[in-house]
Amino acid sequence: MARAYIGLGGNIGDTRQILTDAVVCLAQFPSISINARSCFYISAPVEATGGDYINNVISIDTNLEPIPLLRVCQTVEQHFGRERPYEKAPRTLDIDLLIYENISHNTPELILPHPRLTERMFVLLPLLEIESEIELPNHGKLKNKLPDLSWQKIEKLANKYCPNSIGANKSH
Ligand code: PH2
Ligand code: MG
Ligand code: MG
Repeated sequence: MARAYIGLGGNIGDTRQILTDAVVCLAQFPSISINARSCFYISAPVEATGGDYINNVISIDTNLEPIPLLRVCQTVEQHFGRERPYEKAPRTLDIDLLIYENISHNTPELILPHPRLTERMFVLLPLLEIESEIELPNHGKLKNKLPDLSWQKIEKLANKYCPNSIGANKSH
């Protein structure tokens, strides 16, 4: 069994509902079990256009290898009407494989760990929420990256599962 971390996001439609449903969808694969899920975070698009994004991160246990797991993620994206008119276009659902055990993988279709993982607050903050001490080879503890990214404004969305968000209380 392998532990993997997956980032979800979107900025078209009822994104919180879509992200919630997408996790239910992933959990229905017998080869995937959801271990933890972060709260939702809202932020402006980073290096992209369109409306604000909502993101979260889950950890899963799986007996799928990375490429079959990527295929499952792509299937779920398709199910929620993901279109790819151009790179970084606004989307109903983006599901990115962030980390898969300690595997390094570098092919045109999949890079592990995700190459921009350490540069993006919308990935790091939810990831650290569910795994505060996580570290990566060549990077050390990921929580040490946060101070450099503080210019990327992000807010945790409060709901009944995430009542006392620290430093943020926007309720959508
Ligand atoms: N995804 C992108 C590009 N920019 N910005 C935010 N805030 N959240 C995202 O999920 C996101 C982004 C490409 O996948
Ligand atoms: Mg992405
Ligand atoms: Mg993607």
